[in-house]
Amino acid sequence: KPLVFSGVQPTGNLHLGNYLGAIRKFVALQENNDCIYCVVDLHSITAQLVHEDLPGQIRSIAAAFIASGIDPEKHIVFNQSAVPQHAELAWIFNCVARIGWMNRMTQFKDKAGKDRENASLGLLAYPSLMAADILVYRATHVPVGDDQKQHLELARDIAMKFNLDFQTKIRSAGTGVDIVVGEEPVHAYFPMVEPLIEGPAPRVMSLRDGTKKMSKSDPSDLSRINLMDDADTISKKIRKAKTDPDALPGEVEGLQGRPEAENLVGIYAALADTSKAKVLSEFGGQQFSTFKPALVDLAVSVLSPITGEMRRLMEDTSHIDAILRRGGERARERAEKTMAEVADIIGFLR
Ligand code: AQP
Repeated sequence: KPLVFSGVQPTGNLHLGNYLGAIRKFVALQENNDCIYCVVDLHSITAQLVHEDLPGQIRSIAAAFIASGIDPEKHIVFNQSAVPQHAELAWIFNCVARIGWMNRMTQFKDKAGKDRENASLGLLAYPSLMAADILVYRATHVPVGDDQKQHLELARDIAMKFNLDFQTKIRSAGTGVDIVVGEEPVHAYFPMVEPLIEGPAPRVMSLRDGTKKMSKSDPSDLSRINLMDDADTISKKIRKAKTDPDALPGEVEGLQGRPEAENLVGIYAALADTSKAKVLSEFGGQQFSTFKPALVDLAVSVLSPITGEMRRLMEDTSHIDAILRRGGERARERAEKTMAEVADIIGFLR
């Protein structure tokens, strides 16, 4: 079975972008894959070191996973800091990756802002830790939102450079496989990861500005739908969402140049598990005054059972804590095996 890995940072309230770009895909992938889903707490201290309630945030992401339908018995759910091998492999990848690669990352530029010299070293090295998260399990498929595409390309570059730098040693250790990348045959220890980004809403945009990503850090709460929002709040936010004065088009091409319309149609399609074309075949020619109430009903019907279950799980956290503990043990077993092999390839004595 293909091995899937992905993570979510415990940095605030989850929103519809996190759900549609990531968690909903995590749930769907369980059927035919071996999945590892991680609350990436080590990542959460890169932009902001001190969090008011980090344990609560970690538990609430795990609760969102479980409430959305992830099965922690069949798959693995854990928090990153419980498996020290993530940080250990990240250190090695810090020595594989080049500073120039990191400096080019748009997320680093966005989050560091103008005062780049004052950003944490961890924020610069973020993609190296992300590559380690995935490759410490030698996972091959990574469901993420479109904003993470560049980081996954970097994970491939890191894996490739490691494989090329240690070709002879990987061969003599007997732990690699022959793969072909482009035209080039490589004896690889680390696989080339594939991002899973497709779907009708790979990048959910702000409800206030269709050119900006829906994000936890947007100062306007009206810009996003939070997973913990109640039905009235969801309804208010969708009713207030920015739109243009035209009716919905009958065809997808008609959404071009209408970012807010495209965003709402994409959200509808993703929530209904269908395509934008199908949504437009139903709503084409209708005004937003008709479409928005239908979107409210759909969003509430999908999200409210998840919100209710998350609330229930957070009432007594012992269940979530037990899931994370057990998941951490299972993940650590796998990660230890990789790190023993990596140490052998590099030449560290154990
Ligand atoms: N707007 C989005 N549309 C689609 N997918 C998204 N993701 C995030 N925003 C969108 C995906 O959610 C997963 C977890 O993301 P994260 O934990 O790294 O959180 P984030 O990207 O830092 O979330 P925000 O809201 O964007 O936070 P800030 O405001 O801090 O930048 C990832 O798979 C991500 O692609």
